Amino acid sequence: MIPATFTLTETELAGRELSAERLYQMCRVLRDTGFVVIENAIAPELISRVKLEHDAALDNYMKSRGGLAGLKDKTFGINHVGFFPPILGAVAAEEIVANPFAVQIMQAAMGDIRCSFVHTNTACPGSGYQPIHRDTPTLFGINNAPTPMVHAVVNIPLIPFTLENGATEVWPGTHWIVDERDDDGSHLEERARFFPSQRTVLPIGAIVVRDLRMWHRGVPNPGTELRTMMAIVYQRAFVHEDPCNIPQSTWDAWSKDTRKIFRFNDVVPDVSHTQRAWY
Ligand SMILES: O=C(O)CCC(=O)C(=O)O
Repeated sequence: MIPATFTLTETELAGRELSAERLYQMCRVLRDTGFVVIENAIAPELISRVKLEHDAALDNYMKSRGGLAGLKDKTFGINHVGFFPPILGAVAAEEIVANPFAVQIMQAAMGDIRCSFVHTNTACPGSGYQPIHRDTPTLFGINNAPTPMVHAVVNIPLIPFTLENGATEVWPGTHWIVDERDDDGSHLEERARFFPSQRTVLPIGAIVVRDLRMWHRGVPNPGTELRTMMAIVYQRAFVHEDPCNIPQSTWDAWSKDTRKIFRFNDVVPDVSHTQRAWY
C-alpha cells in the first residue's frame, strides 16, 4: 500500500463526510506529497458498472479509429489511449464525477471548484513507457515560486492497479519543483533519475486526488486486460478551461451540489451530447 493512503471509517462512509481532523490530514498529505489516496471511497459494484459501460464506449471509439493500429503514433506513449466517455449512466454517477470525499478535499484545498472534463486513461496490453510529464504547466508560466494548487485530477481505477498491470508511476513532492520551464519535458527525465518514485498500486474502490503538476508517467501493461483509470479534472473556479457539455438527463439527475461544480458546462439534449476526442 502506498504511504499516502487513508481508509474511510464506517462513520465517514455512512455520513459521506470526513471529520475536520481527517480532512486536515488528507489535505496536508496532498499538499506535502502531491497526491492522496482513499482506498475505499466507492462501492466496487458501481465500479463494475462503470467499467462495463466505459469499455463498451471505448471499444466503439477504438473501432471507429481503426483500433490500436489506427491510433499508432497518435497516442501519448505506445498503446496508451486517452478517451472521453459519454457522461451518461454509471460514468455520470455523482459518486464518480463529484465524489463527496474527493470534493471535500478539493474544496478545502482550492476553494470553489469547477470540472472541465471527464476523461479516462487506458494502458492497453503492450503499452510502453510514457515520457515523464506534468498534466499542466505552472500557473501563468510562473517558474520561480510555487503557487498553491490550482488544478487537481481525480483518478479512479476500473481494475485493481498492480505492479504487473501498469500502475501509474508518480514522483512525490515534484509538484513543488517549478524552477525551470519544462515545456519539452526533457529535464524531467534527467532529474527524475535522482528522485524516488512510487507506483500507484490501488484496489477497486480507491480514489486518488493528485495535484496536476506532479511528475508522473504511464508504464507498460504486459498483461492481457485493459488497465483503465478515470481521470476527472477540476480547477479553481476562476480558471477557465473549455468545459465538456452535459446531457440533460444527467444534469436532471444531479444534486444542487454537483450542478454547482458543473455550472460552467453547457447542458445539451442527450442526443446532442458530444464528448471531445484527441483524434
Ligand atoms: O495511464 C496512466 O497511468 C497515466 C496516463 C497519463 O499520465 C497521461 O496520459 O497523461
